[in-house]
Amino acid sequence: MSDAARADARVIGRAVHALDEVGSTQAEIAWLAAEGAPEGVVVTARHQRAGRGRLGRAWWDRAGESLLLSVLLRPEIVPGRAPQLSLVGSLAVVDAVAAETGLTPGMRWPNDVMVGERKICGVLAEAATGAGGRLDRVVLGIGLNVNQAEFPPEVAARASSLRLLTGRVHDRDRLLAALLAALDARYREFLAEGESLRAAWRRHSVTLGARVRAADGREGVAVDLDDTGALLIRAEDGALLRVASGEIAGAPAA
Ligand code: BT5
Repeated sequence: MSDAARADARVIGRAVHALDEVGSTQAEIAWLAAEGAPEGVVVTARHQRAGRGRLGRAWWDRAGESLLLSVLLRPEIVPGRAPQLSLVGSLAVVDAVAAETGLTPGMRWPNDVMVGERKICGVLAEAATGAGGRLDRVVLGIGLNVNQAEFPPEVAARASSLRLLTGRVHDRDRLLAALLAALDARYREFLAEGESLRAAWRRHSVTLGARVRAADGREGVAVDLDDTGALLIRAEDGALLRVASGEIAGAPAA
């Protein structure tokens, strides 16, 4: 395939709206979606006044230091597969950051990208269903810490940036281009439902092999991801537990 044909075939990032300051890029995409915007539209911002994480948590940024973006996806899938898109997003971040910086980030299930013990990126997949419970869209949001030299006290102990980790300032436009290309490739893999995506999740997961505690208090060692992206945990009594989405925490050592 020629480069031109490949660019034409591309879904994610065909249109990119680069905004300055917004409440949340997730809300900007929801408005575009309501106006009938096609799949693959991207909104970026230099700053979010109300950047959000999961469960009502906040996502912090200072203007011009982060990559803040949301992507409109309209996959023809059952709603139950939608949470896998946060794994698709974090894997694309791992791909792009590794290629552009030489760092080796890991994925902490279900939606964080880590370097060592520190979070450099959070991913948020918000699904909206329409008539008859059909999946209408998924808005995939990504916040990546790029050029921060410091963080506010509420996140300082657990966050890092590409700049802090590599000792150099990074070109945000170049990173964005790499990230959108990686997202496009990983999204295609997701739609094709091959085993390659699951193998990549396993390879880059820092959660597998760790002792974890699910939100409902169940504890054990994370042993695998199933084909839906759910985490499989081996409990003390040998039972295999499945955690479809939500929270896990490091469990105290036995
Ligand atoms: C996430 O939530 O990690 C998903 C964050 C998604 C942000 C993007 S930015 C573009 C798009 N537009 C939005 O409004 N959101 C998306 P969660 O797993 O709930 O983690 C949130 C927690 O991460 C917070 O409670 C803090 O502890 C921590 N945190 C907040 N800001 C951070 C930062 N810049 N770096 C590292 N950790 C941070």
